[in-house]
Amino acid sequence: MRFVLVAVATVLVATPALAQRGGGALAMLEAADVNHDGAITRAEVRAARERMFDRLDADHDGYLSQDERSAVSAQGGGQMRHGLDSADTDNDGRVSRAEMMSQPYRGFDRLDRNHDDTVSAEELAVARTFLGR
Ligand SMILES: [Ca+2]
Ligand SMILES: [Ca+2]
Ligand SMILES: [Ca+2]
Repeated sequence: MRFVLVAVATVLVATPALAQRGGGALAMLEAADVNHDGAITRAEVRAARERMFDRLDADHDGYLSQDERSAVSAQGGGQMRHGLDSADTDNDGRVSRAEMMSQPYRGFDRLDRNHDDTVSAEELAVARTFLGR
């Protein structure tokens, strides 16, 4: 009985978090579609990442310091904060533009099922169905 209760609690806690995480990636991809043709190219995702770096780099020194990365978690981006911290591949405590741009495009790669470097409207629709949106 105790086991069942724990299992139910785990499902209740895990499901919204999971949907939120997937939904966040989806929302980010949709925001990257600047020409609103319903398809998102890898170039658009790269450009969106550049814009995000510029937005976070408050003092425009070309690096995201610990403080600048903290601004992300303050906005509720715990998952993104973790991603930014792990982007510091040379462990100098700050994330350079090159480090940020060389991060893998996990969400994009997962959605781009036919690997043509574009997440098409159809591929997005599959993701939405999966996330119940
Ligand atoms: Ca900076
Ligand atoms: Ca670094
Ligand atoms: Ca594709």
